[in-house]
Amino acid sequence: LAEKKPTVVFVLGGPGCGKGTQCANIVEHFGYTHLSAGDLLRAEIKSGSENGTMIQNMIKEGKIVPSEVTIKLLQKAMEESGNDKFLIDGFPRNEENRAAFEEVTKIEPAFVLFFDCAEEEMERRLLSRNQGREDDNIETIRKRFKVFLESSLPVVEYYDSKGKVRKIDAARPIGEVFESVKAIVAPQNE
Ligand code: UP5
Ligand code: MG
Repeated sequence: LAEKKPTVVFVLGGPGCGKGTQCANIVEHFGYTHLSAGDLLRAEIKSGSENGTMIQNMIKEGKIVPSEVTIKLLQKAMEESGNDKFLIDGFPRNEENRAAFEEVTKIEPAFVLFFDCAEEEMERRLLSRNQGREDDNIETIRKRFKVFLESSLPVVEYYDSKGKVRKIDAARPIGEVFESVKAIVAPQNE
């Protein structure tokens, strides 16, 4: 029997656009497993792994961790989940991430949710999050915005050229954004 490839949805958008918030809602309604690449990297720091210090330094600078590290964590989490439907949140963040993921896993996303939000609003959200994230200070936030524009938006453009991007206005209140998300995810979920 041929093994069925898992369904993957990439959830992309700038720092603080609401990826994690909306993924939690999608999980509740549609039975996906949510894998935040950032959360997996932060857990790796906490676990005291040999890569921990390198990852911590990169996150502090808003830089993108080498794809082999992130992809290994994603693959492990996918295997351990027992599920076959995944929201991959905050990955791929650059062309190298994207190409390496497709090469290693042979998986292409079913579609890409792209949360579009102005920097001003994202900055407000990040500065009032208060969850003790080491990258939620104005210096690091500015670096994260720059990396997003230079390295991550091209990935969104790549998938847009393949007709895979579903763009959502994420500057609205959480519930309104989720109404738009539902309208996109529900028909794909039958
Ligand atoms: N909030 C959410 N939605 C709102 C709304 N509609 N209206 C008002 N408030 C809203 O939301 C942020 C805050 O805003 C929360 O307080 C929320 O209540 C509120 P959240 O849902 O957490 O937004 P999210 O987009 O998930 O923001 P996050 O900060 O997690 O995004 P980043 O992409 O910056 O962070 P991530 O964790 O993905 O990555 C962090 C770092 O890890 C990267 O900078 C990088 O250094 C590293 N990384 C890699 O190297 N490789 C990877 O593959 C992934 C990460
Ligand atoms: Mg997040």
